[in-house]
Amino acid sequence: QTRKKKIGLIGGGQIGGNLALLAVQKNLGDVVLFDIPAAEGLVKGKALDINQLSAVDGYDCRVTGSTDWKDVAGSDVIIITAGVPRKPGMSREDLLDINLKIMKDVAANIKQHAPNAFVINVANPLDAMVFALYKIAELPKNMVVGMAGVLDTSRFKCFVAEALNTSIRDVEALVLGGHGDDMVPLVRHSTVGGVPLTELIAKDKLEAIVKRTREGGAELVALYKTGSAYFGPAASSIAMAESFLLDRKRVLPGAALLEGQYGINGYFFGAPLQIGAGGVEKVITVQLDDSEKAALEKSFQSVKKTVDSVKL
Ligand code: A3D
Repeated sequence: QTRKKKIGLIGGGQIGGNLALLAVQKNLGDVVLFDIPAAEGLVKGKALDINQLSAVDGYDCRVTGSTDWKDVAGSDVIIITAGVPRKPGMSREDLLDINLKIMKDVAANIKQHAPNAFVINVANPLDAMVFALYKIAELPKNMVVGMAGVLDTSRFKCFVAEALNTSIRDVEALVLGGHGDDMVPLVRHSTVGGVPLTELIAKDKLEAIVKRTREGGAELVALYKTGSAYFGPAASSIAMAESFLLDRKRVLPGAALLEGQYGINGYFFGAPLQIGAGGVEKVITVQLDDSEKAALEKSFQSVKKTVDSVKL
């Protein structure tokens, strides 16, 4: 008999609440929505609200709001959104000090209470936070990943579909590198219905789409003013969790530990990953031309600078 899966959501804020809703609606498993004691009412309220909604639509999974790490124990998947989001004018790196403090607490608790979980980090600065998580929680390298590429790729696909007025279902795109403004949307590897994007959209228009993708996070921060994107990040993280829980072996971009791929060793960095029951089962290498290599190197230098400043 198979038991229901358990999903631990660390951080019950904007993304956390949407993660809980999506997990239940997709029947992925029972959810523990965890936050600090000061946010106990928030997570208990969201849990109750979602459980009442699940009665309307007949979902069988349940959400529990908790401030006790013991409730997180035994989670199959953990998604971390504990951390402060950006406000207008801030870079993701500006969040490093405050979010690193939070990550140290979260990672130590994962080590103690849920060392066998597949852990997806969403907190920013993404590539540095997932590095700290890996080091502190001492997770196997295949069981820890950063979510950014799925969202960055979705943004790119969304703008392409809009520009061509085509169904987004037929847009395939790849964004590599760090989760920063110098991420690398791979125009040459992107297609619509199998047709290369470069044959469908003029160069200047494509460049504008690449720029808007890179600055996609900031565009939302400027609109929301009090925080950053949450629907997209939640859906993107759930896609990764689902591929693990259902052993779908989807190829999704994400930040994994690179060990020589793309000439990078010992850093988490965005690449196409195969995600299945074994967690990150494969890191896929893409052949790049000189200008793509240079763009990726620039992105890596930004990530490296932040990661190298992390004091564990
Ligand atoms: P928010 O709505 O503020 O929720 C964060 C929650 O974390 C709050 O409820 C806090 O109480 C909670 N928290 C703080 N400290 C702890 C702790 N030690 N243990 C457990 N919970 C804690 O933020 P949000 O949900 O909008 O964003 C969360 C994070 O995701 C931020 O760091 C954002 O920068 C990041 N983010 C990443 C992406 C990516 O694509 C990678 C996109 C958008 C936001």
